[in-house]
Amino acid sequence: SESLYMNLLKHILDHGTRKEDRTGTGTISVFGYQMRFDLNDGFPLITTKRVPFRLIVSELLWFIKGDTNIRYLLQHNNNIWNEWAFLKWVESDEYAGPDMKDFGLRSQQDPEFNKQYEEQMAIFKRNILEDERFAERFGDLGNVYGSQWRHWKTSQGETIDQLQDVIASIKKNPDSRRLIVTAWSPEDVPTSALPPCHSLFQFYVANNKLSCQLYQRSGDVFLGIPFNIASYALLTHMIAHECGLGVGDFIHTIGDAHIYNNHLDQINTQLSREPRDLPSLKLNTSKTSIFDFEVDDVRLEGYDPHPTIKAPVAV
Ligand code: THF
Repeated sequence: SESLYMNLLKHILDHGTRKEDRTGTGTISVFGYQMRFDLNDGFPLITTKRVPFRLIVSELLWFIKGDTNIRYLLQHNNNIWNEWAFLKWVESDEYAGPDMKDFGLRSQQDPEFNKQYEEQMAIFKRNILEDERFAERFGDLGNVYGSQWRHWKTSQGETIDQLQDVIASIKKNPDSRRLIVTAWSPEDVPTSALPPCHSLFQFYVANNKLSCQLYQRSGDVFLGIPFNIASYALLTHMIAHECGLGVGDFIHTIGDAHIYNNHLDQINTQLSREPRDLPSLKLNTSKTSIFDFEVDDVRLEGYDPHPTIKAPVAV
């Protein structure tokens, strides 16, 4: 339940080490942490702040489709991956606007710059939505989850559909100890803008229940982790449904679990709040394959969170 997440926040504040990071923001961090959510206790969406579930659904369906272009996300009003595509555009020779170097940090520190950044981001989004060539050139994030899960490239020039394969294996051989999907490719790491944070996940079937464990190498505990918990919980429910199984546990194992320095006030607000009852998940059970699901096939019932807490995302 939610106390697992609240304990993680407290654990990092009490035992974390100050650590610099890639983004220049600075963090408090611990190494190695595990939470076990029994999915039968309710759907693990954080209630001590409002978490935009519709963004989690469209992001997960985007991965499941094998799509890596942010165009689909923008068509669903989902902006969580924009910065990484925007970066490719402003670093390209096609970009003619004002200098956007270090836009992540500068947009938070310099209001004048932030205005320019927001103007350029609005142009970028409009181009992605309206211009197919532009979307093909700058909307594609390349080797991210959709591609790794559905079109893993082999050294022989073939592709492996890991997600399809793992579902087939769960059905055929539920006792298997190889029910794994990996996103981590050592070959791609040097050229990737953002090597996969959720690196590997494994399924496990016992007593007709499907469990899932995620190894996440790096976790932004305030913004990312609530998304990641709900996303893998949803994936587990969807695959269990397709395989005719109940749900078991979602086990979340994190490597570098960190709180960004500019999220500390938000965390203290959140820790002062009392967790509420968890919502429950309603899937459109007339869909039998996870590959057929659309955003309207996924609903939550009884989600009554505390208000939104805003925070800047580190790029
Ligand atoms: N990079 C960083 N620094 N943090 C992350 O969480 C993160 N992700 C993905 C890739 N890189 C990351 C992207 N996922 C939000 C949530 C998840 C993200 C990115 C951003 C976010 O800003 N959420 C806001 C709401 C945003 C909105 O309403 O548009 C929130 O309040 O939850 C880890 O997977």
